[in-house]
Amino acid sequence: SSPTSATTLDVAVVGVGLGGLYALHRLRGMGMTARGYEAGSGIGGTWFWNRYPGARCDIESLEYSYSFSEDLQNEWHWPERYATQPVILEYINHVADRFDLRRDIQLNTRIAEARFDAADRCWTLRTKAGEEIRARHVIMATGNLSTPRVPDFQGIEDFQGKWYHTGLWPAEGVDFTGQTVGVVGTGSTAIQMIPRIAAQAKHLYVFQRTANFSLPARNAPMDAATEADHRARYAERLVDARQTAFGVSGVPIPVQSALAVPEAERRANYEAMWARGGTIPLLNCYNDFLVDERANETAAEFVREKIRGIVKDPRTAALLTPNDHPIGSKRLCLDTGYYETYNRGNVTLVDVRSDPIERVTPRGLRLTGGTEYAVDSLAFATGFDAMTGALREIDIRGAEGQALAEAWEGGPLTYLGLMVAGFPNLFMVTGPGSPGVKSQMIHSIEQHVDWIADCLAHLRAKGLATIAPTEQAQADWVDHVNKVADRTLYPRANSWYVGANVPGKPRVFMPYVGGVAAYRRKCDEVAAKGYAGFVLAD
Ligand code: NA7
Repeated sequence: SSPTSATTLDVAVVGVGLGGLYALHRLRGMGMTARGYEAGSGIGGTWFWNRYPGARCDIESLEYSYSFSEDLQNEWHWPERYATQPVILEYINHVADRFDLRRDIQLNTRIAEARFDAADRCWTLRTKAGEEIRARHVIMATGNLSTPRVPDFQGIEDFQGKWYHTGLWPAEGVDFTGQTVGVVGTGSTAIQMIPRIAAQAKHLYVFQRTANFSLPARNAPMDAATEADHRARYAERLVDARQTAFGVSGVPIPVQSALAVPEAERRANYEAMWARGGTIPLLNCYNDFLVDERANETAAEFVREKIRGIVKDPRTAALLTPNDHPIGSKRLCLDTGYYETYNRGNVTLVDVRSDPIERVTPRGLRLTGGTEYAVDSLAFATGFDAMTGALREIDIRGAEGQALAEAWEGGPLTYLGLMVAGFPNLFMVTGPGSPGVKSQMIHSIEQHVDWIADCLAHLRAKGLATIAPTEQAQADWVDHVNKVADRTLYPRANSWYVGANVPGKPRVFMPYVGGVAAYRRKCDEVAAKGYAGFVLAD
């Protein structure tokens, strides 16, 4: 049942993906009234919307799981080393049922506005349909990759075939049998999807602007011994994951420079990681990939050689070989047969760096040089307005009526990626300025939600009504986030981490790349000091 306008919730949770769902569970456990508002017709967020062929998590499923309940962990069996989108969605729905969370969730409800009333210290949310919700606190669990972006090519409305964006894929799926298909983009999403479409379509054109590094997943059915071992050492693994950069256990923390070992040994190490599969093992071989260009180049060149070895046509191989960014400075992709796909007779790689897409025509795509590619369907794997898009789409107004979108015009400003100065009682899960997207997401989601829940418990225990960061603490944090990034090679890449895929977006490196261990220490220290850098008021 919907709360009446007279009811004020303790917490409104916006978005019911993995973050929002756990927030509802935690808050209920504390005896708080909380309700989740979800735009989709089902829960799951990213895993609800991204139903494109081949959609799969790039973190191993034993790691990419909630850790808050060991019973849940033990009951659930992941069928493969890397879980597919439908299985992850099933897991999320299982969690909702297992913990009876559905009664606190309202689907098909997109929040359009959120206003803080300084007089009664309360947020009023308004849905797109006009419903009003009052809540003392708001948790924005709106996701980092949840605002799909189709480039604004002219002529798209006149295209006579069908077009799709990977992040808004039809629930019933798409059958490309017998069709000529165009895929635009070669990011993580496209790299998962391309081999699958190639196997089905009559012909596939891949429109590539920038080549990406991808490593083989080596997906396989879940190995019973691995699963049993993971369960047996579960508590230990959780502690282990907290000490790492990315929040993933079972990978030794690198202590050596890539340049400190003989070439033959380094090469053998890379070969072993290539054979093992996954991105995390390779990124953790040595400790300086992401800080030292020469160290990075050793791994980059290893992967380039692999690409040249797999792809038979030398021109296609050259186009697929990335040379514009350090390996790992963009999200490293994980694939199953991606490079091999270009050896098929029905796949053509089109370079739209040298000859950019000019427009969509009724028949397909036309490049600036005049070549037209006729296709039956177009699949845009062109990414998202990442990290800030979903929050900027909601008209969020702070204590003095100021708009969040305006406050963030030059890039997002947060304290710890958790809160924004001038916006009391508004929390974010894995927001910009946190390590969220640079970590195993569920690890970071749980850490954030736990921190927020503890903070709300503190306010309740002290009889305090509001919390907001100071401008100074926020400015210092933003400065720190930038300094940490500037010590690395991350800002060198034109990635969604810097908003590069959205024309006009301010170029700011948004995630915190100091690792989840350092970040957790900082958050815990802030709380232990009575929420240092925040103003708490009654
Ligand atoms: P990404 O990683 O942002 O990739 C988007 C791709 O689309 C990328 O190859 C872009 O090329 C390409 N793109 C975007 N606009 C255009 C235009 N106008 N013309 C040609 N090509 C274009 O999104 P994904 O969905 O693959 O992955 C997002 C995250 O989801 C991923 O990192 C994982 O964490 C999961 P560009 O590189 O900008 O030249």
